[in-house]
Amino acid sequence: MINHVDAEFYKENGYLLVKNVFSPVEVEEMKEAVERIIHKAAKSKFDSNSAWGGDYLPPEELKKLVLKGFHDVHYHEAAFTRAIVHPNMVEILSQLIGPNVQVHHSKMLVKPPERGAAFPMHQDYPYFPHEQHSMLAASIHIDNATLENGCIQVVPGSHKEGTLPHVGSYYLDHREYPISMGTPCEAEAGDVLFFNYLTIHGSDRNESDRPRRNVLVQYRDPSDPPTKNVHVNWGQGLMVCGENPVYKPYLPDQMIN
Ligand SMILES: O=C(O)CCC(=O)C(=O)O
Repeated sequence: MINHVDAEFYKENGYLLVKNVFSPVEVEEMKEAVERIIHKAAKSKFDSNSAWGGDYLPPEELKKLVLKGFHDVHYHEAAFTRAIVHPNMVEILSQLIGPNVQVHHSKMLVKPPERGAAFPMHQDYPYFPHEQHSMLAASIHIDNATLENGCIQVVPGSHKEGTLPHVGSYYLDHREYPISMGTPCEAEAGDVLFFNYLTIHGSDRNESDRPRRNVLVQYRDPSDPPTKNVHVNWGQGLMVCGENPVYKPYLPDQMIN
């Protein structure tokens, strides 16, 4: 799926878009699974709007925006378990992270047509800091994503800036880091965008008449320990390839070595 030039591109730029990781049949399966989760959540007491708050948009604009964001999707639909350990994913991850790869968590991010929420620019690091920064996101595209429906935008090479101060609810000051500074990563359904958790990224509103559905999986090297006992959740710890070199019981309250 990728070669050493692609792996070098990721190392230098902090991101890599890989085309056709999933077939149209696999995408269709995930699309149906996403819709079932939305439907089931709507009937439960756990439904919510996960659109980010903050001061990056006027409050009256923010109020209108919607994001269906649910965590640990592979505990709800087997299509995502298959996607997370898909042979194409394993092949790519083992070149970007190393021979040993572990899941940290998964989530779906659905921006509905016309009122899909934006993500202000941020690094993922503050949400789940680790010692060696091996963590990366793999954003699986379920729909074609363009600037119009709020594709992900990245700042190439920004992972080399290290950890940056985030404000409020964990995003970068929008005056210094507007979404428009990003390189739009337009992609087709079935493509996967990989980016390191230090790479500055975000995405704009979906003002189109199409949804923008992505499933994002965070992966890490199992020898890269968390530095804070945060963002510990259900879906964590599954080995995707290789081995976990350290043997210890895997308990949520003992995540830090
Ligand atoms: O899917 C997107 O547009 C961005 C997601 C994101 O930045 C995140 O979940 O940290």
